[in-house]
Amino acid sequence: MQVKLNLIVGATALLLGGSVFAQDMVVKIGHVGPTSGGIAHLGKDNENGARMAIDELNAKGVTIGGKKVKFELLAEDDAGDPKQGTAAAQKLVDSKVNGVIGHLNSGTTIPASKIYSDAGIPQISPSATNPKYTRNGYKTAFRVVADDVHLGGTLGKYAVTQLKGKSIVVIDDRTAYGQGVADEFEKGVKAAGGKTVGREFTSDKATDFTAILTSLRAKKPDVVFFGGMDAVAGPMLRQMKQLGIDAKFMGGDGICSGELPKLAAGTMADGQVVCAEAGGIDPKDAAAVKAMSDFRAKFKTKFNADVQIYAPYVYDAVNVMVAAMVKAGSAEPAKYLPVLAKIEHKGVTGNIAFDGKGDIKNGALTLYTYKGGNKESMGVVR
Ligand code: ABU
Repeated sequence: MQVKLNLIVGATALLLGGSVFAQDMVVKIGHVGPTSGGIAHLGKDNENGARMAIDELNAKGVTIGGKKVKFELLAEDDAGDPKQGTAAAQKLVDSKVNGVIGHLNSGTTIPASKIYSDAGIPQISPSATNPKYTRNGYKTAFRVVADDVHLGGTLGKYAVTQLKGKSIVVIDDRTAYGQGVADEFEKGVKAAGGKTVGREFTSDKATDFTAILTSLRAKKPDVVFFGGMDAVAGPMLRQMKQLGIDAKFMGGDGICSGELPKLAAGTMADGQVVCAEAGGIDPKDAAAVKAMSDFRAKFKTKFNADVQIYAPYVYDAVNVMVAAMVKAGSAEPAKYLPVLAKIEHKGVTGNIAFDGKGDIKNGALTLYTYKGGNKESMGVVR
């Protein structure tokens, strides 16, 4: 009798929902990053991190509030452009997503955060580091990386105390990220007792830096800091070499990619570039090191590509959002948002918990250089 009843229920469910049983629920997770344009390789890296998390969650099977869940990834391209960013955000809100991971750039994440906040939809940026993102008072805004105050300040101090820079010059790309991190770098230099002797700017789409580099060459720089992304930093390094500027080259997380040596077309000397990722795991924590190494290997197998910068942070951002839904017993934004704000989650990038602004607590930085075309960690700073 029970078997017969189950068969009737199952058949009804199949009729109602195709291959999805009636008690199942679909949870939509939005992801936004620049999958077209100059930094499409970084946008794709982020999107793949989200796809990996979603595929694993679906394979494992997740139950929320007693209902078996199928996660759907709604991936949008904002091309790193603030206007396209807000259009993508509105599209996701109209699609009634349960949460959003993104955007990649501060310049898109900050304006989009108002749209998500107005709609009450939780947003976790895996990579936007401008401090303003979490300082607008939006309860829906979170990030799983350290911010540019930490990043720029640490790099500024490093330029003075470790690189012993005496003639430090600064260039930025006038984006929310580039200008912001360059400002924080300058503050860090001054706080460490050093000074900057020149500042120029370019754009996030420029390819010719002859005029600004020629102007800065007159200062005989020993350290050049660039606030911007790897797609601009690579050609800038090539042109520095052509102009005979033999200086250390520093930048934030935006230049700290696996792609930088290729973008610089082999012109980077070993140890010339120093950059920082806005996260990192303690190299003495063997279990954490293994978890990250396993993640990178799985990512390579799945996408036939190495991690660029932030794919593991995107992966963790999806998982921490889903952990909050499970704990709240609901994927409704209003129900799981307060749980997300208080969650403690162990991810591949370390422990994730948020402060009152939505910033990661106890955020780390990892300093890197490049040798033989490979990124090498120089240590984690908190
Ligand atoms: N944090 C570097 C790249 C993303 C951004 O903040 O614009």
